[in-house]
Amino acid sequence: MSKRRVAYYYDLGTHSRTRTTADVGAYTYGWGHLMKPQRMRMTHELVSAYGMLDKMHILRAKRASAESMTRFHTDEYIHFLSRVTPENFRQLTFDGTRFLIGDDNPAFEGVFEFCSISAGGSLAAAQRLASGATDIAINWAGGLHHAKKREASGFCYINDIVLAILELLRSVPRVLYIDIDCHHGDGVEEAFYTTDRVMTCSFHKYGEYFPGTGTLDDRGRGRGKGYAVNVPLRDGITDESFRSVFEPVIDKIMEVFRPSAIVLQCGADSLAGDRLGCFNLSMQGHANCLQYVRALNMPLILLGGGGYTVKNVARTWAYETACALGIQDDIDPNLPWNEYFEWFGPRYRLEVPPNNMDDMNMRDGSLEAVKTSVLKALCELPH
Ligand code: ZLV
Ligand code: CA
Ligand code: ZN
Repeated sequence: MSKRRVAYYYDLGTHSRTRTTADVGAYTYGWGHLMKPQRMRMTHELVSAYGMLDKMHILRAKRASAESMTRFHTDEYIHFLSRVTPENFRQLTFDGTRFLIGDDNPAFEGVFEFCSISAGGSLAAAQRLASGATDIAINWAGGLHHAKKREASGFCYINDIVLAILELLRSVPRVLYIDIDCHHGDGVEEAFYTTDRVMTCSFHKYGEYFPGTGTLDDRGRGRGKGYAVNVPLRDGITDESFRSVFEPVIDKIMEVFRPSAIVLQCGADSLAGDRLGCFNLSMQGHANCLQYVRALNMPLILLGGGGYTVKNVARTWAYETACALGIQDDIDPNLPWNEYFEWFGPRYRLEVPPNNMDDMNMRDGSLEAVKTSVLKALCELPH
């Protein structure tokens, strides 16, 4: 089956008599911050310029309410987040607990609205998938995997992924979460660390790198023992190396866990040339993960995440939207004209080429050792 029903969530903002809000791409974390929501607008422009909007259901999700966020986060944190502004941040923080820590997570203008768009998209995606109305649901504004129950972390305030998985668990027995962002998916792992109904599997750079968690030996606790899977990697991983560990690990997970739905976090900071990441994946190598997972023929949610070289994020998520639709072979490698055309020079092509950095994973058999260890642990699960 190559064609799937795809639901694509994008928030264009609201324009009513009483209230106007910006589209999701208009929010900014502040001058100089690496996280740029504008990449969602650029992705959407490319998706639109390629004529993909006619091929899927384009939906604007209801904004997530404060109450729906408390299915995972604490009331105190959500109360704080719904009130904080750049102006009152110092006062609120001084009066209460510190919820936003350090410069990673600024109290930017509209931060709560931004979070409710991101989380609203992932919640709606989960609901639509669970209802059977779609095969694949996409929310590039989601995937904010570091957010914790009672605090923001690593540019993430609300964990839309945890909220979406909790929503899926209302109607399905088991959910598989796969995370190909260059950083460890710690917030999602922590949320489901003690349950066997969610398997979390993160591929990430490990070693002197944020957030510092996700070793081979972190495998879950109690009933959840064995249901957290970590694949710690070194700098410079190539398409070929990544594939050589991704595919066998996913195969084994499918065999031993038999999920009823899959959530794939497509963080784009694992691409070559990312401003924060340190991997060497091409657009094709990154998209191969999606294509591999899509071919498993399970209800699937695709989410965004990191990605700091914005033109490459837009290229990749637009291409991955085409992969979701199964039309990637019909896509013109020369970019169509669009609002951001000049950003894509000098080649103006739909590509993210790898570079010539060393693949440290190929030194002293480290990748092979990681793969063997992960597969061995999975084989030990009851199945
Ligand atoms: O892509 O930061 O290393 C999903 C995601 O996974 C840190 N943060 C924290 C821990 C203490 N530090 C440093 C705080 C510095 C704040 C400013 C930067 C400023 C300029 C350039 C780079 C950074 C930076 N911050 C690089 N790495 C960090 C990480 C957070 C990474 C989040 C990844 C998020 C969306
Ligand atoms: Ca990851
Ligand atoms: Zn990341």
